[in-house]
Amino acid sequence: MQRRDFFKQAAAGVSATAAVATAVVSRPALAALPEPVLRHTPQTAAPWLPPGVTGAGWPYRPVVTLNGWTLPFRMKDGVKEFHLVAEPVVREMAPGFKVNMWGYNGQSPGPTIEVVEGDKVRIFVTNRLPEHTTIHWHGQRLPNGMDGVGGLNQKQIPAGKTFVYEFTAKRPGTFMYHPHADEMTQMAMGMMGLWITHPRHAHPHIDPVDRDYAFLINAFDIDPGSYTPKVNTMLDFNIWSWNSRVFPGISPLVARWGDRVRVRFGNLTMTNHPIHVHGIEFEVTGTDGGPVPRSARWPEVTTDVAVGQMRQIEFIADEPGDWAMHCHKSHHTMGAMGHDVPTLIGVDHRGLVQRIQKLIPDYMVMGERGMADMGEMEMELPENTLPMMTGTGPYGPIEMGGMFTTLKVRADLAADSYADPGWYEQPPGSQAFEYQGRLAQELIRPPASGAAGGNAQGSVRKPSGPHSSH
Ligand SMILES: [Cu+2]
Repeated sequence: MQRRDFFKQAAAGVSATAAVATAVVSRPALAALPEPVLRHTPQTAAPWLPPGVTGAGWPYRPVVTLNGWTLPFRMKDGVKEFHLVAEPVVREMAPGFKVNMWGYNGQSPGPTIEVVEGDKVRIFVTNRLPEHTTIHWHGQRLPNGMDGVGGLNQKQIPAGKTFVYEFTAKRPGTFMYHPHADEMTQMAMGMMGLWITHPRHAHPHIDPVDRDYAFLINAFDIDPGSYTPKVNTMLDFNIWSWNSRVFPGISPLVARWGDRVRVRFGNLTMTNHPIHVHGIEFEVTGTDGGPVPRSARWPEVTTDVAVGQMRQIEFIADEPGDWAMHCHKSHHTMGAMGHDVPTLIGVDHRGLVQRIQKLIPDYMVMGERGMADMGEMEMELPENTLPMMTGTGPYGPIEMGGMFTTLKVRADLAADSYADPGWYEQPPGSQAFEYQGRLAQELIRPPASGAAGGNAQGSVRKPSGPHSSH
């Protein structure tokens, strides 16, 4: 209670003894349990370095959690104390698309926990869910009783109770946390978070970097027009997200020209994700098993992340521009709406639309020239969903959704700036352009009957699919 309120209440005739009693009751409670820090916005928080800490491993380069944040701790008798609150949250997955999830401290995913190798940590976990939960600290070396598998290592944390986990962060690396209780439901509802342990000393396989990004790959099944994920879906998810955000709601990764950049990601979906970065080559420098020895690294532009795996990639941002970064499964860079549209490439609709519109005035045809029309079509959507393709760049619709963002490399960026620098201005003469010379007549128009081609009748073959006799 504020001193000012105390005097106000005393002046108003409220018993001063009662006011004092309140203060006395709450003080020991606060001393025992760090006050939970909550967050109410899905915007990417600035990197957080605890103030006033010195010693080995300090200062480290703090991570930037895409559309997330780092959980502050309290230092008590040499132990870093964190307080996670498992609770129902409303997560904005993109502007105009809000979902009822379960998460931690106001958001899904929960806050990133960032410590230094050798730190003693104590995590208070308060369960405000309607059912029991636990937390498993994926990838950590710890006492068996702290591993968080409900029923195996501990009793589940009942609704309304607080449990305490204590261990030493032994290995530097990229880890995650998630429930190991009613796991399928609780992860389908968005319960997960990142854990980063920075090295305490110079490490032969861990380079210092100029920027360090992190996110979790997650997926949901949310019917268009609804607000709560379906929790019994096994494989057929329709919302593909990074840190419970979808393009165009995912922050860009910003880098200064020449920066060494690390990106850490973990996969808590039910399928693999080949993560692809344009414009540079990277190396996988670590997994949830630890840093990869230099002799075991090779260059890549795509790395596949299997279910339950974490990957840590590093590259030099030496090509300026706005580079796409996305999952290479093309339906994972799509929103929920429109997947039920039949393939109509090559179908001639001329005359048909007007006739159908006499019966159904809103009837539209999509797809006879491919699906690109979806990117710019003003289609009426049910409330609270996203179109299959969305997002607009400087040259028009980007035709993406889901697991897509950009790596923005700029020469004129301050070392500590993570602000979106806007769209890249292409230097003159460095962009694809229209050919202005003469073209042979047959190259100008698409073939008359669509995909099959004007002369294709002779080569049409009957499909030997399910109808074939053998
Ligand atoms: Cu994917």
